Amino acid sequence: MKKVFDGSVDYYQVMDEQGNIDMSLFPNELDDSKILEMYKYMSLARAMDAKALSLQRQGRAVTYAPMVGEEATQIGSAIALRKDDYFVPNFRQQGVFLARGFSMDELFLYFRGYEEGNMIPKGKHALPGAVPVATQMQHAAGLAFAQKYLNTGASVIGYVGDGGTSEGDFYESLNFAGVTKSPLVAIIENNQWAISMPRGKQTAAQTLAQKAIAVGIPGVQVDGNDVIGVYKVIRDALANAKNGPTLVECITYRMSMHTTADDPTKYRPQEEVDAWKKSDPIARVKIYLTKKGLWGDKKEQDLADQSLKAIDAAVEKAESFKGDPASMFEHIYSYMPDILQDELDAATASNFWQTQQQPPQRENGE
Ligand SMILES: Cc1ncc(C[n+]2csc(CCOP(=O)(O)OP(=O)(O)O)c2C)c(N)n1
Ligand SMILES: [Mg+2]
Repeated sequence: MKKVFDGSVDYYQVMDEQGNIDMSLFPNELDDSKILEMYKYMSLARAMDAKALSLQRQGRAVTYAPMVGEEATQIGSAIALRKDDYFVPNFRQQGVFLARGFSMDELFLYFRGYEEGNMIPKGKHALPGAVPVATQMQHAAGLAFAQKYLNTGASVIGYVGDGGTSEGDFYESLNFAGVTKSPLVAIIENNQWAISMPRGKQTAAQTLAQKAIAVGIPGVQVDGNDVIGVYKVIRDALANAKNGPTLVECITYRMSMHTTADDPTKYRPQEEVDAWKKSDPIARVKIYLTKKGLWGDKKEQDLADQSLKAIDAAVEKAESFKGDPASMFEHIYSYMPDILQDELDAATASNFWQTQQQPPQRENGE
């Protein structure tokens, strides 16, 4: 008998909860201005998230999946992307869109249920949000293979949740990317919950990163509430992407509900949420910047004011958008099937559009 394989998974943390840095892991190119930029994006993402939730509660937005608590995973990875790289989101990566320069009014348009807000503007390298769990990873692997095939030099980040890692699509995409050595960085945004399913019941595997071992690619864990750690690990994975894919498990926490159609108090203890508050991703960067003399109360207040102003302007723009309800019949088929034509005719004839002020709400709020 001989051992034919030996695998292990490393865990990274660069900045701890008190804002202390492990200099042996610190990425040299990260100067203070870059860390300030990360902090500002994380704060803006949190403020935008709170606004979207509030709009939904007022009937001014549709079902919304909050990202509060996951700012470091999203901003750290987005900032690590290079100009021509792509990202492929699921349904919770609002912070990534923000840090990649997407306009907030378009994001709010999408939160209001308009597909026009889910279209990727020309010149931006991303795919639109995807709700069917883990299907986006197939697209990410295909897009990554295309970069290799066309020799563009670009890489692709694909985001998936802890729950998504139990789907066949997840494994198939990693397997394909591994065999083809495609430039894919697969990020598991492990926020400990898949709706009401806790991480402990998701899989018997000790880590989610070790799923990389089965497909023969590197797999690492990082403190997903440490924006510097996430940046470092993703930057290294992107730098190595020309040699093949990497799987990165970011350990973070979903501080809020799964979506606005969910009530987490029914299934998770408040003590768990309170415990995670201690490793808040924004607080530790603030401590770091304050200790360095780069941040203070006045700057914090100015940032909050600026963010609210920008958010209010974006909401105003999104709410003044007049969509054509008939567009819901478009873009599904390359032709108009009779059954859809009949529905369109009936809605038009009955003046349906004019009588519907709000989209009909189902009882569970979806
Ligand atoms: C294929 C599929 N199955 C089930 C659902 C319903 N659903 C939506 S999100 C979700 C949980 C996803 O959890 P996770 O992957 O951990 O991502 P998170 O929501 O925590 O970001 C489920 C089961 C779906 N959208 N698609
Ligand atoms: Mg999850």
